[in-house]
Amino acid sequence: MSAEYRFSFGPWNLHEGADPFGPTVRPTVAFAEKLRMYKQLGFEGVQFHDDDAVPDLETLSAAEVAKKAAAVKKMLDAEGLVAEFVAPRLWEHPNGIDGAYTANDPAVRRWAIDRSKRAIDIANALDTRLIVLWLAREGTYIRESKNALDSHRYLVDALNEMLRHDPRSQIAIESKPNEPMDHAYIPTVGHALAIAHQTVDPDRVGGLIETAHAMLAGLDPSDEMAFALSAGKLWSVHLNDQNGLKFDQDKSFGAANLRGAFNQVRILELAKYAETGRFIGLDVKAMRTQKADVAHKHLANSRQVFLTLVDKVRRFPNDQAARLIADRDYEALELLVLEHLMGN
Ligand code: XUL
Ligand code: MN
Repeated sequence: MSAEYRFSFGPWNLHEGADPFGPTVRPTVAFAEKLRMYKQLGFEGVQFHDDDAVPDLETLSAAEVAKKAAAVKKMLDAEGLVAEFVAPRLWEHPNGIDGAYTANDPAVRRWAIDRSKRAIDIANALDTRLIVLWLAREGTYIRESKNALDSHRYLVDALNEMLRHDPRSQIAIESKPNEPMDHAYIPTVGHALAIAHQTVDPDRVGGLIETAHAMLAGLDPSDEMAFALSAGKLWSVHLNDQNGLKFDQDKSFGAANLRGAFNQVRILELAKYAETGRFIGLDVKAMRTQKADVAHKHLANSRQVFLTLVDKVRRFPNDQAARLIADRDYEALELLVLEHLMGN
């Protein structure tokens, strides 16, 4: 029997339904209540932004942050949960309006690195080594507003300072090509792994691949995953779905493109990802039209679709497929895949 998959999500995936054009439509679920829901929904890993774990951390001393993080660790223990990663949330603070690590203002770059070190300290208090960097505003709306050569050097500088801050931490860069920026500096996992190799410790910098982000870059998410997996650098995933090139939709896994979802699961199976002990993270949003009392179903449903697709991958008629590949009968292979997905 192969290893079991472990599932995670972030507290932001249970949310009030605000979008850029309208306010919240559901009441806030308290953090403690969210933690109680994890196990019921089939999840054991919690993904954190630094301020999900320690709200208002900017106004607290280092000792106060440590105390609050220790209290959260106790809450996790009480629920039988573990922290998967901590991600510094640099994009909501007024300092980060023009980017954080790549801001033109050196004082802002200093702030961003210092806050990231605090995020690493929080991760340690929560007993996880993994730091995720979604580089939200590290890019431009107007190309001439930054020197992109400097920006890439600043990114390497920031990574190096984080790596030196704690020699045990690992940094997974979550690439995304756009939104909120017109163009982001690290649009694909290839960029993430290339920048990893410019740091003082490339072995400790890897990637987190989100389905929707890969699709927004016009790429196949399963091939992005294969690229990172082949380098031993896929350290988490944000599975979800995306219906074409529009805003980042974070739809339930498989909801728009079931075959694409099948291929992501297939590549994770081929790479024996479950055996690495890394998490299958879901970064899915409930539809804004979903009623409050059922606004958690997108999580359990995405996990269920993943597990059903694991079963589909394991029961795929590989021998038959191999014969068709040898025969170069790709139309027959196509039909074999489609019939298998349709349950025949
Ligand atoms: C943004 C995104 C974020 C990160 C965590 O598109 O995916 O939710 O995953 O900050
Ligand atoms: Mn994500």
